Amino acid sequence: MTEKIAVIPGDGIGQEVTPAAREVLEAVAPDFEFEEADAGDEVAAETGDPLPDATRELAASADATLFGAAGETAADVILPLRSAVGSFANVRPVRAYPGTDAPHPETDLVFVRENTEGVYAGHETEVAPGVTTLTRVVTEAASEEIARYGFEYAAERDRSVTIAHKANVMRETDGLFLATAEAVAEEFDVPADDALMDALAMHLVQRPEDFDVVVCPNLAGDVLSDLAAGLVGGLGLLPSANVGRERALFEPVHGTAPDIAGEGVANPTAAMLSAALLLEYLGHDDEGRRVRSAVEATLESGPRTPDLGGDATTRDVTDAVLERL
Ligand code: GGG
Repeated sequence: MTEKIAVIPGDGIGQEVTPAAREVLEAVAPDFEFEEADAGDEVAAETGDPLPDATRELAASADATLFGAAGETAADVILPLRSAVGSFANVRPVRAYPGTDAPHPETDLVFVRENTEGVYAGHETEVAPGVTTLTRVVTEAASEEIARYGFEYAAERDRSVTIAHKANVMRETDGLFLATAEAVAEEFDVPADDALMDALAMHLVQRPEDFDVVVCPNLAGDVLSDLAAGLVGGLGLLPSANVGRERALFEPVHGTAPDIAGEGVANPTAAMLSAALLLEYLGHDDEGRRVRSAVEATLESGPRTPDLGGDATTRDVTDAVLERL
């Protein structure tokens, strides 16, 4: 059966790493039909609309979407795209790979981030000149859904769960998030604890090996996963899956990297590992494993891009991965 894959490179290095990940998908050749669409700062400058209806509709109808990176228009691009695919969970695995000089090679954890609400719900306003407000939305339904997804994910892999929150300060919102996640924990035979997200940030840096699956509210997941990227050698290595019930969107955790965009030296690893997650989501487990192995072997033996201390280009790394495949 042909599966439709939407490809939305977005801005900056998204334009460089997304085609590399698409080449990898084409090389392992399940019966994919690709359709490409625009979104982001450039299309906003040209048309006034960062997310054309056709792009949103493509993501909403495709079996899976491969996304690159969003820049200044992130709130108008990636948040509605996640909503278009019905995503409730943003899954961000963080692993140290051989050959990357990871500061913490023992790191092997996964952030399961709530993907629909919190401070990213879009209720932000200027109430008067010099005075702005943001409404943080936390519902029992979304908290239960993300907690259940996190505990199921951990149970399938025989891992533990840490519930991240700041319920001592955000008593209502994170109080509800924590109480709901703790109630879900009761249903599972999975070791579980909770952690204040600020203390958790320190513990992640000191002993990342203590953590398996971290279930967290939206903003906490965004921030803590970038922090964890620093444990394993940088943002160029972290893939993510925005999981929905019927479809999903896959993207590197990194943004547009304007400092190197256009130079052809962006690390395509995160985008390629996102492609591996896409394959697995669609049930192509063998192909996903093959992509992961080829990417890991390339990280170990090179060539490597400058973020990992090498001098290879995106093209060099892509060719090396394709050769291994
Ligand atoms: N590919 C990741 C990306 O475009 N990141 C830009 C960004 O600001 N994302 C916000 C988020 O992940 O919620």
